[in-house]
Amino acid sequence: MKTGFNWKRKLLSLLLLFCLLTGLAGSGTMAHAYNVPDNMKWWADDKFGMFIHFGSYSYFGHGEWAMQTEGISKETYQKTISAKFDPEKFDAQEIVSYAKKAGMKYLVFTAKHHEGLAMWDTKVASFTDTTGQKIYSLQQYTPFGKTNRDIIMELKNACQQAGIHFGLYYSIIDWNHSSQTVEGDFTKMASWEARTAYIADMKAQLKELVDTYDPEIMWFDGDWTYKKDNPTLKKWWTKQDGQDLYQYMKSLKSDIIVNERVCRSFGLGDFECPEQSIPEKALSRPWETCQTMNNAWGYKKDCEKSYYNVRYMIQDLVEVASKDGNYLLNIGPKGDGTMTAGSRKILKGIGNWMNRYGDSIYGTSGTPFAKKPSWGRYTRKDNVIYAHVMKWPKDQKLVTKKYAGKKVKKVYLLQNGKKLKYNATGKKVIIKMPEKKPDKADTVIAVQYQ
Ligand code: FHN
Repeated sequence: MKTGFNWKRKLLSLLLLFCLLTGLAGSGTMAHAYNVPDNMKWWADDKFGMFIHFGSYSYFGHGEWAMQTEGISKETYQKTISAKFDPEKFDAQEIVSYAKKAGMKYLVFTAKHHEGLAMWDTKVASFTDTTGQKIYSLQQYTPFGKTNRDIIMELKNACQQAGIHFGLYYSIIDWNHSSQTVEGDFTKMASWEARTAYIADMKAQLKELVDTYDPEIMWFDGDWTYKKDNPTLKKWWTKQDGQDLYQYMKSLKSDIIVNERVCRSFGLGDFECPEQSIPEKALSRPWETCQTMNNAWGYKKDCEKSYYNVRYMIQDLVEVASKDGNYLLNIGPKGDGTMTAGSRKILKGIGNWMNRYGDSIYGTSGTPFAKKPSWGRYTRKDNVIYAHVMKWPKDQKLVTKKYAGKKVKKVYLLQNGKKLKYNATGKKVIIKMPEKKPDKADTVIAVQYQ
């Protein structure tokens, strides 16, 4: 009967939708809260990356905004800071080894921050110092040039050997370029011609970066004083410029992943990037939050005593994963290229936790439940719900939400597979917990369904 056939088909598609939304679909990886394009599947599953802010500001040690916050002129900044920058102790192998041990699966390095110093041997002629005689780059402008080293290539190769995905950061504003001058938290363009020429030269630099280093991610920044349209010389970057930039990057490398900061707040790019904050709920498209360890992106001497503790960093990572987000955690190496003691300590601590519990982060999607439990967070993968227990129940009874209509197969401590007794009712799985919590920051219990 035609109508019967339609009716059954409709019911089946509704049932499938319900299963997908409530995570009942077969044993395949649970759907993310959003659609993940093919080129981002590795990114959405890997979840955890290292951000590296490194430039001549690292030598100055006042953070990457020092030129602007301390009102340093282009000439003074170039001659007294960039001209002294000589990171001979930069050790890509060591940095990548720390990233790997911390459980980080991708890395984003500042190829050019707002200061405008190119960290690679750029040949784009307009990127000079104020004399116009020297290319303003690590190789051509600083004493490091004598080494003939390419630290971006060193990082790229170390990442390749370690199986870590490689990405680059690029600032749209450029405090030292002749086209613009620092104007508040943005820059003012010298003229319309200068704007046109700069955007073309910026794209030439981006082509150099893609052709030379083949990054999987291009992380833009310095776009925030934008206008939707009708640019002025003070607000010279527009939504259209962002759309053009995105298309340009895709023309250079079709599967490159580009963040929304080609021009933020218009839903452009491949993922949202809140910064040092975690949205209340999972966003409706791929997202990543970036975070510092001590409220400093570029090395800042004064922040070396204010690192968060490892427990806070682990719980921050879990909070992000419980909302199906990615976590890009920053290090700011010192001017000589070495890692700070504080960053090494945090990376080691996170790595110890990820060694035991990485399964509850990698390849997971966010909690399937509407409400956050008082004792911690949930993540999920295939037929397993991970209960991230941060507050240990005093009565040794952990009350967790149950997947409606699914049968619990087993409950166990993720770090050693030790089975735990439980009582599964219609809406709850009540778990008998060990007396002492194995992990102060977060002990993960796996609830496996059939
Ligand atoms: O101005 C930059 C800042 O220096 C840093 O690079 C952060 C990291 O995402 N982004 C901008 C501030 O939002």
